[in-house]
Amino acid sequence: MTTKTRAAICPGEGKEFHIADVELDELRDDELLIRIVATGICHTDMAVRDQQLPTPLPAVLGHEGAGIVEKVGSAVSAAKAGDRVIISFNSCGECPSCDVDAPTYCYNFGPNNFSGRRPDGSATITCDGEDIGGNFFGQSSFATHAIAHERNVVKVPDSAADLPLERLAPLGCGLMTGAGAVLRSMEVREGLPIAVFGVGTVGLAAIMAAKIAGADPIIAVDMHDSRLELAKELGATHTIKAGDDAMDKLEELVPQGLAYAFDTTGVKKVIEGVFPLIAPMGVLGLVGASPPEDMLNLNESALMGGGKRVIGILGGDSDVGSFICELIAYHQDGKFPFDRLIQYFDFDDINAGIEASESGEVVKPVLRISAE
Ligand code: CXF
Ligand code: ZN
Repeated sequence: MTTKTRAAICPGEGKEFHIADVELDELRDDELLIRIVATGICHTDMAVRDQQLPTPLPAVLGHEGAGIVEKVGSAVSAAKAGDRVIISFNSCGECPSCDVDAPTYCYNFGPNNFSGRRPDGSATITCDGEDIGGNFFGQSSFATHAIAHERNVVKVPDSAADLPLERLAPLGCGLMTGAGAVLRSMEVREGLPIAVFGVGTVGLAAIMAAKIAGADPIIAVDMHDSRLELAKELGATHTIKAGDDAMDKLEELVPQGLAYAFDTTGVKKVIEGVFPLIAPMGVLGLVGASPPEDMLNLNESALMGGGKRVIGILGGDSDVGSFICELIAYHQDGKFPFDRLIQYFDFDDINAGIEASESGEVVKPVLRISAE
C-alpha cells in the first residue's frame, strides 16, 4: 500500500521550498514507514538546493528526522511499530567500510543517500503520478511520513523516554559529526590544546565534545560574536574573532603548537594558515565543504617531520546507533547541552527556518512536523 504524505518539495536550483501532497511507495522488506515528528535543517539541504551536491531536483530533502515507526518491512529488526526513532544517513552494509563499522565511508554512500532514488533506481516518492527525488539520506524527512531503512534508524533508548523527539532530531547529522570528529576521529586527549574553526552546529558540537574529552585550552575561532559567546558558554576557554591576525593570536596562546585543529569552514586560507601551527603528532581534521576545484598547499617536510596528520572526516566516524546513544547519555548528564543551539519552526515555515540558518541568526533550526 502507498502512503499519502505532505512534503516540502525543493523544486529547482536556488528555489524556495513549497509544501505539496505526495505519495510514498510501498515498503520494501528492509524499510520502515515513519511518522515524522521533527526534522532539523542542515547546510547539506541548502547545498542540494543550490546543486553543489548532485541530488536531482525536484526532490524532497531533509535528513535529520525523528519520529514514530508506523510500519516495518518483514526483514526489519532495528525497530518495530510504535518505537520512537532518530533517522541518520544510510549505508550499504556490505562494503569494506561497512564491514568495519565505518558506515560514513560507505563505498556506496552516493546511491544510498544522494541519488534521489533507491540504489536499484526505483523512486520512493511520486507527486501527481510523476516520480520525484526522494530517499535523501535514506529518509527525505521534510515530510509528514518518510521511508527509512534498517541501517539508518536508531531506536531511542527507553532511558531517554522523557526527552522529546523534536530535541533529538538533529543528533543524526551535524551534532554527531562535530562530536564524533573530536571523540572518535581525532581521539582528542585530556590536557592537550584544540582549536575549532567555525562554530556553527558542527563546531559547537566539537567544542562540547572537547570539553568532555578534557582538552585544554579549547579555542573557538569564528567571525560571529554571538557564536563565539555561545562557544564560550558551551566549553571554549578562549575565543578568537576570525580575521587576518587570528593565526598570530593562536600562536601566542599555544606557543608549543596545536595538538588538534578542527576545520569546519572548508576555507583553503584557514586550513593552510593553521597547518604550520600543528604540534608534533598533531592532527588537523577537515570537515568543511570546500569548492570542488580547491587544492591544498601544505609543506611536505613539515607534515612528515613530527608525524603530523591531516585527515578528512565524514559524519564524525559515527557508527550511527551506539554513538548517537552515547551522545544522548552525555546530554542526560548535562555534558552535551545541544538544545542550546536549537530554535523551532512550524513545518509550513520551512523557508523562514532556512533563511534564519543562512543569515546566521539561528544555529540549528528544527521543523515541528507533527505532535509526538
Ligand atoms: C553527512 C556526511 C556523511 C555522513 C553523515 C553526515 N553530512 C551531512 O550533512
Ligand atoms: Zn546534514
